[in-house]
Amino acid sequence: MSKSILLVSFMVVQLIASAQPLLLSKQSIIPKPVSVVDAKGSFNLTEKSIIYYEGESPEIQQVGNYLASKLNPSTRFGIVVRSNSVAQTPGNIYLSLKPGDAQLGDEGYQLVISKETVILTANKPSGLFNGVQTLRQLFPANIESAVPQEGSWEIPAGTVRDFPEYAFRGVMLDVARHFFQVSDVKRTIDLMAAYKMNVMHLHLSDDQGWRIEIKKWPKLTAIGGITQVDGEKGGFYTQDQYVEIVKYAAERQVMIIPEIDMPGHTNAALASYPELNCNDRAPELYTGTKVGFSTLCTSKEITYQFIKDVFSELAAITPGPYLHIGGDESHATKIEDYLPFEVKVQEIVASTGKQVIGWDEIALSTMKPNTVVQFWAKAENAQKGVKQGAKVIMSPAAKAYVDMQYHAKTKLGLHWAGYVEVDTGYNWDPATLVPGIGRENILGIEAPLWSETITNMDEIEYMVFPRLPGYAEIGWSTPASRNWNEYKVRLGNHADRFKAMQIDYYPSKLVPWLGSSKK
Ligand code: NGO
Repeated sequence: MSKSILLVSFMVVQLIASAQPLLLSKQSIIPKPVSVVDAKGSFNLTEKSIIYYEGESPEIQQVGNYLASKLNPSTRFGIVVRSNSVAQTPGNIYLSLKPGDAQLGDEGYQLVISKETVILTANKPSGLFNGVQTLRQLFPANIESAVPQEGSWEIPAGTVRDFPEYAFRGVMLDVARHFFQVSDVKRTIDLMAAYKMNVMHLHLSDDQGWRIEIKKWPKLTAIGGITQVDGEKGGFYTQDQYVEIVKYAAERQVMIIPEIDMPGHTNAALASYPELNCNDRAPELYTGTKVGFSTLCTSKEITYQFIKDVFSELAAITPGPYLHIGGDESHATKIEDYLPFEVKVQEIVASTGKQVIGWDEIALSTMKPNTVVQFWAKAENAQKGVKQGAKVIMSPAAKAYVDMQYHAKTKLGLHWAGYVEVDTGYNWDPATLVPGIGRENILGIEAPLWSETITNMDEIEYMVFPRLPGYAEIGWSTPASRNWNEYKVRLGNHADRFKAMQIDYYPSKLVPWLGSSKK
C-alpha cells in the first residue's frame, strides 16, 4: 500500500472514531459506579458555566469551591461558585442536598448530565464530594492539568447512581521511619480523595522517630524526632500543623486517624524519656529497620500517665472517632504483660471519648465492645477479634501493603509478604479472604505504606500508584461488579490522568496503558 493510501485510511478511521457519540457508560470511571445509564447528547462546560449550590451550607459551598479549583486551572474559565435560589438555567452545574434517598446512604450521590445541565444530588456533603470525583473523571484527562490546556470540555449525558460497598476506605502513611512534610501528606490526601478514599491513617511513632508534638512531653520530638532511618534528619508535626492536616483532609471528606504504636515500636519514646524504661536508662536513638526489640515498661505507673497524656492531647485535636494504639510485634514484651497492657490502653483511650483501633495482635487480649481490629498478618488473631464482636479493617500484607515490591526488580520496597503486582493488589475480596470474617464483620479496607525504604513524594507515588485505584475499587464497588480483565482497561485509560496530575506511577506491564503502543 502506498503511503498516501495508508494516510487516507488512517484519517477515515479517525473520522469514524470521532463521529461515535460519547457514551457515559463507556467512560473509565474508577471506582466502578453502581449504575450508569446513557442519555442522548453531551454537556459542554464553557467560560459562562457557573457552579450553583443550593442553600447556604458552608459545607456544600466548600464542595463547589473544590470543584471549581479542579476545573479552573486547566480550562482558564474562571468558573465561579454561587448560592442558588433561582430556577436552573442551561450551561451550569448544580449541587444540592436532597435528603431521603435511602439507597444512596451517607456517601452516595446521583449525577444527572443532560445537554443543558449537570445536576449532582446527595444526602450529605460527602456524597456530593464523591460525585464531584466522578464528574472530574468524565472530562478529558487534561482537565487535571495545573496549567492552561486547549480543548473542548464535553461530557456525555446520562445518569450515574452510586454508593460505596464499605464505609472505611483508607491509606496509611508511615511518617516515622522516614518523615514526610505536611505538603506531602496533603498531596497524598488529594490523590486518594480523587478515587473516593476517605481515611488517612498516620503512623506517627515508631522505633526510628516520634513525629507529633506532645506538649506535656516535649522531649518526644526534641529528642525522639530528630533522626530517621539511615541517620538522616527527621522531623515532626507541631500540633498546629497536625490541625492543618486534619482540616485539609476534612475539606476532602477524609478522616485522619493518628496512631501511636505501643508497647513495642517505641524506641524513639524510650530514648527521649529514661523513666519509660524498666531500668530507667534511655537507649540510643535507632536508625536501622529491625522490628520487635523495644517495649514500654508495662509495670510502671508513669507509663500509663504518659499514655494518658499523649492520647488526651491527640484526642483534643482529632475530630474523627478513632485513635490507633498499634500493638503489633511487641516481641520484647512478655505476653503476660502485653495482655493487661492492651486492656489498660483501651480504657485510657475510652476515657478520652475515642474508639480504639489496633493491629491484629491486640485481639489476643480482652477487647472492649467497640474496639476495631486491623488485620495485617495473622488470620487467627483477626478471627479472635471477630469472636469477641470486633469489626475488622482489612489490610492483608500480601495483598494490601503498598510497601511490598511489585516484583523482584522493584527498586523500592520490601517483599517479606511477597510481591504485590497490580493484579494481586486488585484480585481479592475482603469478605471472603479469611474464613469466619464476612461482610458483616468488616468496616472496610486500608492500604498501608510503610516507609523503611520510601524517602520522598516521588517514591510514595511510585508505590501507591497504580495500586491505589484498585484498593479504592475494592472498597467502593460490589464484588460482583469487579473483574481484573475489565478493570485493567479502565486503569490503563487513567494513564493520561496520572500524567496530568504529575503522578510518578509504576507502569506495570500487566496494564494496557493508554497511548503506550504509540511510544
Ligand atoms: C509490619 C510491621 C511494620 C513494618 C511493616 C513492613 C506491621 C503492622 N508491623 O506491619 O513495623 O514496617 O510490616 O512491611
